[in-house]
Amino acid sequence: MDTRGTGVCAQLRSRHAPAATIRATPGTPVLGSRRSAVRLSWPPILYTQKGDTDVSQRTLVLIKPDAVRRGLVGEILARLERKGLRIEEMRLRTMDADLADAHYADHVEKPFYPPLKEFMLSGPLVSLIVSGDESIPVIRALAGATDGRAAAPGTIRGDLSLSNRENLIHASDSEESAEREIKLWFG
Ligand code: FUP
Repeated sequence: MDTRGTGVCAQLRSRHAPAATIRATPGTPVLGSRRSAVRLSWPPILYTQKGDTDVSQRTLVLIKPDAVRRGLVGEILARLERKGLRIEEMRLRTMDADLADAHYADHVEKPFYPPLKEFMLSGPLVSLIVSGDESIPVIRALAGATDGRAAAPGTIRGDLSLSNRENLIHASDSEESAEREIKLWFG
């Protein structure tokens, strides 16, 4: 009798390299025997959208303290997820003054910066790394114009904010900013 079986596990075992070359990290689900372990992606990718150009970008998103206070974190995450974007990292944290100055390096000299800083330090926010096809311009479009009063209906700010400061979401505006901001927030 052939003991290798014919199910999915057996097919995976036969298609992958032996366990000696594949190391499972602790806590990662592993399929197969010790001799032929196959590492699964975790969390499982149930659905990802492939864009036309397939220019996958990673970007930094902040769901700001006003959104946390107003109970809008789920609403904003849902809009990103429904678009087909992928949440790679997510943390709830309170910004400190040094991080605020570094994050808003382009704005620290501007008159609106002191109240902006006070607002950004006023409570916990959610920082995220989000990826997807052209995610940088896509999330900027989902966020809408800076001033919630002027932002187009259908956008996060246009639907949910009435403010030029308390505008719920930050999203990196270029590949260079995304790289810099991801390093600042996630090291
Ligand atoms: P955005 O790229 O749309 O997030 O906006 P900016 O980079 O121009 O500004 C960064 C943040 O500064 C805004 F999200 C809100 C704040 N801001 C003010 O508080 N007052 C202003 O006049 C302009 C911006």
